[in-house]
Amino acid sequence: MASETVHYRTCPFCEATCGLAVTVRGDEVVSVRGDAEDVFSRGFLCPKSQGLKQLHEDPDRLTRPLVRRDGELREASWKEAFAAVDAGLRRVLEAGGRDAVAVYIGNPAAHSLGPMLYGAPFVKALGSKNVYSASTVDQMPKQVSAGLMFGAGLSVPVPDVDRTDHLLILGANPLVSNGSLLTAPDMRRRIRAIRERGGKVVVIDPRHTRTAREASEHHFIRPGNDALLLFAIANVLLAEGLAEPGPLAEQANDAERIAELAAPFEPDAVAPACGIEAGEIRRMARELAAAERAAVYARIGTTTQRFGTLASWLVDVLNYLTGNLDREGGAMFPLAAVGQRNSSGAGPVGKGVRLGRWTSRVSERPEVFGELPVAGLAEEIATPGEGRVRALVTIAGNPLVSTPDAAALESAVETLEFMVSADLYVNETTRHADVILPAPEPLAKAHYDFALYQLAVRSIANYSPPVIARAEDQPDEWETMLRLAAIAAGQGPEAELDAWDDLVVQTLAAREVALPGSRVEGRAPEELIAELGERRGPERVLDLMLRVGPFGEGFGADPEGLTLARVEAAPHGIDLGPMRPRLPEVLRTASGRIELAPEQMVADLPRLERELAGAAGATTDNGHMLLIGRRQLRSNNSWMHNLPALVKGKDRCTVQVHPDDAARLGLIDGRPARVSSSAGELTAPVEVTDEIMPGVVSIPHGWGHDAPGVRLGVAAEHPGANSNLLSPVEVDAPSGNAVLNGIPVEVRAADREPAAAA
Ligand SMILES: Nc1nc2c(c(=O)[nH]1)N[C@H]1C(S)=C(S)[C@@H](COP(=O)(O)OP(=O)(O)OC[C@H]3O[C@@H](n4cnc5c(=O)[nH]c(N)nc54)[C@H](O)[C@@H]3O)O[C@H]1N2
Ligand SMILES: Nc1nc2c(c(=O)[nH]1)N[C@H]1C(S)=C(S)[C@@H](COP(=O)(O)OP(=O)(O)OC[C@H]3O[C@@H](n4cnc5c(=O)[nH]c(N)nc54)[C@H](O)[C@@H]3O)O[C@H]1N2
Ligand code: SF4
Ligand SMILES: [Mo]
Repeated sequence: MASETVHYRTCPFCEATCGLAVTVRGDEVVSVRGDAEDVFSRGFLCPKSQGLKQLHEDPDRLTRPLVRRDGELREASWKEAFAAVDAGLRRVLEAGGRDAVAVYIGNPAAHSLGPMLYGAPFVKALGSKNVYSASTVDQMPKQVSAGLMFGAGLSVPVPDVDRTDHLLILGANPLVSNGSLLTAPDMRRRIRAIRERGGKVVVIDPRHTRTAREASEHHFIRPGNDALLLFAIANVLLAEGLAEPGPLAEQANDAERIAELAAPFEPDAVAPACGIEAGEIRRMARELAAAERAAVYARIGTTTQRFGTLASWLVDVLNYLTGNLDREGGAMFPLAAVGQRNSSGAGPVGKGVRLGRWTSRVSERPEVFGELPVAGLAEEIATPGEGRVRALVTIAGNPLVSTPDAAALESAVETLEFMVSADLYVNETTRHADVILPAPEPLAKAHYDFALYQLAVRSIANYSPPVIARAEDQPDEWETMLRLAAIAAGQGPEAELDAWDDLVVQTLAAREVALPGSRVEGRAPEELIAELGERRGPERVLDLMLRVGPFGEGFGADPEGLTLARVEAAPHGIDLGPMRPRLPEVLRTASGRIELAPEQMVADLPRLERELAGAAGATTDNGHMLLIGRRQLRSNNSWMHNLPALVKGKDRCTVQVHPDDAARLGLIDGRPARVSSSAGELTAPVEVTDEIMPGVVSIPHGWGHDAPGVRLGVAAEHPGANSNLLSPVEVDAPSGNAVLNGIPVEVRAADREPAAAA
């Protein structure tokens, strides 16, 4: 019998990057535990970690490609599958041009080296403007505000939770989500520690969440009104002479405009819309200002809403006004060991960000960071005319569940001429594909949390080699990406991939040596690549990036610095310390200064002012109940419901309503409710709870697994309903991000006549 071995690796399932100890015997995954020696997570883990074992064991997980024949998805060889992709894409490209093929990249791609490092060559080779991702149903507003203020889309200030005395949290539930745009495993411990050292934690959320329970104080807010609240806090700081940006003032443009912009948003004016008393808003502002070290942190409840970019901007305006931006215990800029735009080359003067370089065909929505808003994908497929999307490539995404107006997208996708999905399952989206290219399970891939370490409260480097062999013949995910690139470039299904891999590393090396201020400025790229030796694939790219990064050995510059070999030799990770002040060098704006009042933000203010003017009419009448989502500890967006450990117990896809609303609307706990919006309707069981604000309704996203043709045996037994049937196509204009929270809905008992429920 094979002996047991223990492998230490970073969990790929969320942003917390926990270190796990995975025990393996032969082909069997014996156990997954927290790695007590992990330098960052120190043994912490959550239930989703068990997904590593359960995914390994899941009989529904694909290991061989599927190709549609006679209407049926059937197993095929890799060679046949890529030939089918080549034929399908070629046909559509020849008939409709580059824009006829759309790409959608989903969330797990951000945690996987293949798509992270090799997705770009595919997108580039394809040359379509129809590039979409889960970013426009997620954090795009924050990327836009950070890009405009600080010059790079990932220059997102992260709350220094381990050193702050006062944390104001809006629209985030890190005790369940484990943190987002905030990589910090074990948020319960970190939040408790704030209170234990005498600090304060304030949560603003239409639900009394787990995080709210750990906080010193919680306020319900009517969904969608965070920008108003944040502006009112700024208004108080400025009116009462509490704004003290200190030395930051010398680095910022347009500081004087903030007072003028905030003037209309007095606490008394915003209180009715927010549902928070003016006196409470004033107290919140004074306490924020009085705290020695404070940070404002906001997440998905504030980005997937109508005023997502304004709210994201105002968070950092407050961090600035209180002097907490870039200060220990405030909101700081992380320094990652690899891949960070704002640490490559030299700041503070940079190119800034340019948005809206092109627009979508049908609704003319502006491009953001190279992509278009996914809320517009359905109309790009459905609307005839030149440039119409006729083929779709999905990579680690489930847009038919995750993106708005799900029914419309489904109808559109059914009309496509060709579709290919790189995925693990036949699910709600991939069941429509003509070819499915299965990615290896996470344990069979190398891992380095490239993206999320750029948002971490400590600088961490941690590499995990594969633990389990891939299925026979199965290419690694990066090889599949390059294969798609070669096909998109017209080289056919059997091109030589080594040349593509070389091109990826050469491009990166060439960019690095050409960067003024780079540690290898002016060197010969071939010389650097030669030093990387025998490695190929993501490891070679990582090694290059680590070496040229801020902690790297710099190809001879610092013999003590990082290389991949050094990181590999530290299976529990390398801790390079807490965040440190980085202004002004972190900036990449054209002015070399913080842009406090970017034009795009000012231009969006009339919309917010109109909201304020209409606020007196705020109503919670049925039909104007406001729908929000919620995350659950044992879910990961839409795709881990086929793992028995994560779905056992009571069905969780319920419609939460406040007892007062339940009484008013005749809704009974456990009985079905019909929820309808301008986009559609669904039925799900009622859960009556005073955790939710009166007038608000919550349904978790990521459910609805009962579609025909889905091959998810376990999930189909707990299907739930797809909450995005209710999300209309509505976007936050500056970012194109979908509005997924604060949707007006009507709720009725589904098991009785409407008259009886009125
Ligand atoms: N109403 C509402 N909608 C939401 C949200 C919300 O809060 N409310 N949240 C939004 C957010 S924040 C996000 S990030 C999106 C997520 O949106 P998506 O990324 O579209 O959806 P996921 O559910 O993450 O689906 C991931 C897909 O990747 C596959 N997969 C998993 N691992 C791998 C892998 O390693 N390789 C490959 N190739 N495939 C893999 C899974 O089988 C699944 O099909 O949903 C958004 N939608
Ligand atoms: N267990 C688990 N963990 C996850 C995920 C998962 O699906 N399950 N998904 C991962 C992903 S992709 C992401 S992006 C992160 C997201 O991480 P978080 O942003 O922490 O996500 P949520 O837990 O959805 O918390 C959002 C909160 O916003 C509140 N909210 C809704 N509307 C409003 C509003 O208008 N204003 C305010 N102030 N609050 C509002 C909701 O009630 C909710 O409590 O989580 C990640 N981690
Ligand atoms: S918190 Fe996130 S990274 Fe940590 S074990 Fe859970 S899913 Fe994995
Ligand atoms: Mo997300």
